[in-house]
Amino acid sequence: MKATVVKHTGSHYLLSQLPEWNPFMAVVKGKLRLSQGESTNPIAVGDLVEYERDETTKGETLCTIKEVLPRKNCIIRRSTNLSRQNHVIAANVDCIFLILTLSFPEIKQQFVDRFLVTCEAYGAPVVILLNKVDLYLDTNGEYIQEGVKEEVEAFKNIYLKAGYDIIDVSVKNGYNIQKIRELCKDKIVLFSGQSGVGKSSLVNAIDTALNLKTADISSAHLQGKHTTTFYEMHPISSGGFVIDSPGIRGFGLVDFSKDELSNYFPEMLRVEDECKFIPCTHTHEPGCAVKKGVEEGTISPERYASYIAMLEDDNKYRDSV
Ligand SMILES: Nc1nc2c(ncn2[C@@H]2O[C@H](COP(=O)(O)OP(=O)(O)OP(=O)(O)O)[C@@H](O)[C@H]2O)c(=O)[nH]1
Ligand SMILES: [Mg+2]
Ligand SMILES: [Zn+2]
Repeated sequence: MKATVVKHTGSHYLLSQLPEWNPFMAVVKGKLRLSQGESTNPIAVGDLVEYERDETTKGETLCTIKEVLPRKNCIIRRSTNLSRQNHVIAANVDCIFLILTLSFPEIKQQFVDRFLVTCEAYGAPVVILLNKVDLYLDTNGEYIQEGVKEEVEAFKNIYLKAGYDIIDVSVKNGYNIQKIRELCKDKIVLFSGQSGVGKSSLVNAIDTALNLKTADISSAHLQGKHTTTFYEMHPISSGGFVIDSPGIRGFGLVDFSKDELSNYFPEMLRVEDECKFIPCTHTHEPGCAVKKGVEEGTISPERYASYIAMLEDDNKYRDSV
């Protein structure tokens, strides 16, 4: 029998036969047949698994996971402290919301770019949500705070140019919450991002019957407090399933070869067959279409700098934010 992993808590899993919501417990015994390589969690939320149902001598049913079925996609990061091992954040998602906030906590561009590269590499569609816009926009989308506009527009410009969708949202005043509900309809959506950006608050906002734990960010460090500790899928009453996740501390890139890295920057992929030399690393080669794009302003210098940093830094870059 097949079911989807909807929660993982240490020793056991909760499974459900989606789109039905009928969570039941399952365990792993003995050796698991794996379709992927080494990771700290061979079974992730969103995985479709094959399981068996047995009657125990006490007459209880026990479900045992036998196999993880091949993934449609997944998002994998290098675990920060166990540098040889990978951590599967989620599998088989229809969409990933990368949730960011302008200042509370502030955006770390290297984290954002490594996250986006990984989504591209594993074929997972991603949308950027800029949360907490009530801090500088009114509900008509007009700026209420001086001086923020340039910063917001500059940030948006970088990622719009790259080809990503960015949606302003506010849990506090409800801005675009209905739009988020619609985007989640009939889909499995991962809510991801650093601690304190409002992932759990957003899930609560799109389905007010859910009551996930949230907490203020620390006033001293303006960082989240890692309130959510498990990956867990929730059914949404207006349709669809969302996966709330713990805040990501460090996002190490899994081993990509240097040749393939630029394929995961959509704005570079679009022009790289116009480079004079193929393959081209877009660094020292003459007649490089990517460098031309940076000069002409169609490729943002910030993204190009991230690309170069990822190319050059083999160790440090991969293991910390
Ligand atoms: N002003 C404002 N505050 C918000 C908004 N959304 C969330 N917050 C606040 O941000 C803080 C963090 O929210 P959480 O939902 O706990 O954040 P999280 O991303 O789930 O954090 P972790 O579980 O630690 O990863 C809480 O105090 C929320 O009330 C918003 O749209 N506007
Ligand atoms: Mg949370
Ligand atoms: Zn080039």
